[in-house]
Amino acid sequence: MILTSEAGPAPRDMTMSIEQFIESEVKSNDVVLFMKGTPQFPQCGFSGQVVQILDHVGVPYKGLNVLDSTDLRNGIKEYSNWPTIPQLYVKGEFVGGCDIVREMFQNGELQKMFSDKGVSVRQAAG
Ligand SMILES: N[C@@H](CCC(=O)N[C@@H](CS)C(=O)NCC(=O)O)C(=O)O
Repeated sequence: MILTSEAGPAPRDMTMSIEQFIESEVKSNDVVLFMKGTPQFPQCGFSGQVVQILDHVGVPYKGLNVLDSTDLRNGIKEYSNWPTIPQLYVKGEFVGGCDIVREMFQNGELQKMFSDKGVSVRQAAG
């Protein structure tokens, strides 16, 4: 029998390791944000800042709430070898946390990276 987690947007087939789950998420979604809370309701200021930036840039993304799962919260730190949340992945590659994303946004690198990697943005807001 396949068991899945009780609730939340990303039920995990419990026969999968957390590493396999993370890998499948970052490989099947162009942009993934591991965060505290949800894009609609961030539960940490750092996660909230990245949400604001991604929404401003107009890129579609999947938010995964690490507060739903201790396994995911610890697993993503190990997977990326990065100690904190949020963590942004684009096309399967780790980009960084809040400080890095904010800096890249401010100097235009974030928008360039999306375009270089062929990730379409809805429109450049503002
Ligand atoms: N400087 C970090 C700020 C993020 C941060 O400090 N996150 C903390 C508080 S939300 C964290 O993930 N701590 C470990 C944890 O809560 O599991 C960044 O650029 O992303």
